[in-house]
Amino acid sequence: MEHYYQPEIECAPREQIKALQDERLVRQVRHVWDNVPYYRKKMEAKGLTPDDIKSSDDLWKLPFLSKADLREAYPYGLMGKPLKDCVRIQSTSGTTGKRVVAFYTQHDIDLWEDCCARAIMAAGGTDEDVCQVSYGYGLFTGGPGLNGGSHKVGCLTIPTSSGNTERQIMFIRDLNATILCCTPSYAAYIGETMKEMGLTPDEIPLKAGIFGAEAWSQEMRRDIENTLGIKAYDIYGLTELSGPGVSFECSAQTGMHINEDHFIAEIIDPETGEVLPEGSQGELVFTSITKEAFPLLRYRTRDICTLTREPCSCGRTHVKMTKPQGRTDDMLIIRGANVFPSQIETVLLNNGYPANYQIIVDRVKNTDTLDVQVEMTPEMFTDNLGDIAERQKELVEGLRSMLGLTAKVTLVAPKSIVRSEGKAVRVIDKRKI
Ligand code: DLL
Repeated sequence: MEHYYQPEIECAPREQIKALQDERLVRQVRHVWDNVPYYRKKMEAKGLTPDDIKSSDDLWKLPFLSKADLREAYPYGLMGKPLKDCVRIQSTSGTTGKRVVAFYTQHDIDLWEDCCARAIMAAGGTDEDVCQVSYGYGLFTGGPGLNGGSHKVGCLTIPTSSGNTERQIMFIRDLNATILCCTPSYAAYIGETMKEMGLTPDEIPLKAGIFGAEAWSQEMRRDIENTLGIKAYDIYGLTELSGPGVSFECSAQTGMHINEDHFIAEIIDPETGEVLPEGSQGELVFTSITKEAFPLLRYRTRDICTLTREPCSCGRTHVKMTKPQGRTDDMLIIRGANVFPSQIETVLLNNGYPANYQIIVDRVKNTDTLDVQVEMTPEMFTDNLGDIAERQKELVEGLRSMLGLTAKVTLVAPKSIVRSEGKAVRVIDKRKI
């Protein structure tokens, strides 16, 4: 049976959603114009006033916001409410340049937690469940977001945060956790540790997992489902728009429903900025129509995906996005070919390898090199060099047919690639260093 947190809105007729978006967008543009001088200037530069935006059909007229704008306006330049009305900040991990700092009023937090509650119920959660939140707590949005959503559903919430994997497993077993929330790479690590402890999936009470914050392939999903004996659901979001719960998977698992009463989604051509028709692959752009403190209009996520409005068997009517196929800034250009780390992962997992790998890109004598280091499973592990060479050759072939270029593959011993408790670092691009 499908569970909903707010069925009246999650399953509302399309016309009703459109009408709600129209009304909220008009109000939000006015709010931004009145309170965010940074964006008002951008509108003025395009000769726009709030009167030009009469419905969501006029959205395309508005200027984009990008990560560069967020950096320029750091820390207070995009706030829509005075600081005294804000109750929280969250922030991205920001490996390059300044971190993004997002502000929330109590109202913003409330709506964000509603979105996370929808995701938990879509994964089958109810107030009977015990939900272990093993995303990091703190500036990262994963822990606080799912924690709030879990409370709203009425689950017994175990706020373990990430790390201390054996203790995670102890809590899961002793307190009968039925839902696990963490990054997919941490879920895989928890599964691997359970296996080492001699535990089989039926000795683990978990039934569902809500995994996101980083790219993960369908193959990785199957692996996690098998080791933990659960159904694994995807959840997507970004700090700039609140955090997890911008979209989430339902029982159909054919894409993630975007919470369209809070966010309007568009797909654009990342080169030209032109809005693309439904079904095209391109960069995802979001307009938040309910956020007060950090109201971003037409924010370019850099995530590449496709939208579909085909009816969904779960009964929800909100648009679905595919798993992000990559990021415009994640895409590696190697000897002129476009390569997404997710393509490499698919080849590895399809050939029976675990999702423990590292991609090292370098430039030697003006030529790009692609080196993929892959862990063998304990069962594969051998010191027979002939066998290893044979296996490496197989992977080189697999990668060639997927990517159209030759990579160097190095098989390494089990457990030699560092495990991640949060987002995994898969790519080292030495060309930029
Ligand atoms: O990762 C929010 C989050 C927390 C989502 C927990 C899901 C679960 P940021 O740290 O700001 O926020 O990173 C946002 O992570 O633009 C995507 O590139 C990537 N991302 C998030 N969810 C997914 C997903 C959180 N399900 C960036 N699949 C986004 C692929 C994802 N990529």
